[in-house]
Amino acid sequence: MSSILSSILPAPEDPVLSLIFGFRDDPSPVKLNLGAGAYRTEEGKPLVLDVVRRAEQHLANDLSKNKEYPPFSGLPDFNILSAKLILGDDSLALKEKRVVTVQCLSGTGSLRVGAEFLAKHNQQLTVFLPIPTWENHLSIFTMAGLSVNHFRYYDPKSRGLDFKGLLEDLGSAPSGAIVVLQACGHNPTGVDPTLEQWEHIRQIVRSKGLLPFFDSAYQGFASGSLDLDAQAVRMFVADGGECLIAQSYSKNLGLYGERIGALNIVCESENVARIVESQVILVVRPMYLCPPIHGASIVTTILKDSDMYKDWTIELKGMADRIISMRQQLYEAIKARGTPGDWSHIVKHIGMFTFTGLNEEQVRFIAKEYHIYMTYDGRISMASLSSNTVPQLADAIHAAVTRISY
Ligand code: PGU
Repeated sequence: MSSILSSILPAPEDPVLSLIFGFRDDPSPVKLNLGAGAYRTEEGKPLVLDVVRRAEQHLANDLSKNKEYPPFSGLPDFNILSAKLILGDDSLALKEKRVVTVQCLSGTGSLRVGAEFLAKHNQQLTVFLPIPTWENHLSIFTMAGLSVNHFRYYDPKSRGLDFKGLLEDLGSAPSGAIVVLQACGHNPTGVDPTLEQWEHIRQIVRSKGLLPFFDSAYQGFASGSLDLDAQAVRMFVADGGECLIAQSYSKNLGLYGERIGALNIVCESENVARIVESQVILVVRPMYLCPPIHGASIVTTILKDSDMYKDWTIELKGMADRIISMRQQLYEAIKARGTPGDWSHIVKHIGMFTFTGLNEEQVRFIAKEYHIYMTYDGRISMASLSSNTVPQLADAIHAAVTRISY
């Protein structure tokens, strides 16, 4: 019998996976993984928020809850509360019922459902991604059938925003094209536009008739405030124009494995929103029928209860502050070693990640000699560092920079 499966070629080596395997197979007791975008405590352990434990206990004790299928678009309360979280309680778009919210499989699932929807219904099939961006964006949009283009975002020289390049590239994008913008805590660079720069971006996006698709994976994680981190999104929604927003609760509620998030589509009228919703459901149903209910129930329990919500904001601020303090500690430690170069970008960057500026050779050297693993583009997760591991990383960076030239 001829085999179909044995003729399949292996997938090309995935740099993220090779990093994970490298870490896994390293027998060193001091090995450190700064590659994954997941929060760790000072003790290097994954964190389940207290408020999440409480919500889960509450749900377990509530015998009125069942395990029926939810609607295709997810739990209605979850959707309303999620939309309010990102758009603000007083959002005009919400009051005017112009927002369609669909519970999805976290940020990735929300991006994918949005991409599939746009591939089916947007006239212009080109999507513009920042250079660089979270690497999965490319696959998500390509696999949905959109054609990917890029706009300049990061300037390696200043280790900041290439604002001029960004405006030029968006200024020459074709009308109707989709533009992916990360709402805050840009992955992988840690570089966000200022509010003033966002306003310029908004103007160019609107004047060129582009469709903004926000990826909001880090709300509250960047500044420590849910409202401050939603400012860019709210600025676009306030002008009355259309946009899409993919929301994730992986990082800000530590619900990585629950796969819980939402896709919001802001429309120009209630009537359009109703039609859009009917079409989004046609994307969802053949893919996975309806989303899972556990994560959505946890989020809903927390967002509904003012005490739990307040406790969440305190725990969230605690995580964001710890990350900010890791930036300061790492910067001081590198400075104390007299490492050549300007390392101030470590404290200027925002959110979970920093683009160190280390090249692939230096990254490989650090993994081999210091057992510290980061992605080959030199991105480190600040959330995986602790006061104990900062000196180890500072030593490694110092050695890499002084022994291997840029
Ligand atoms: N958008 C951005 C910008 C992200 O960084 C991530 C996760 C997501 C969306 C999707 O996360 P959800 O859990 O689906 O909500 N970035 C992590 C994921 C790890 C990976 O394998 O890529 C990261 O470390 O970059």
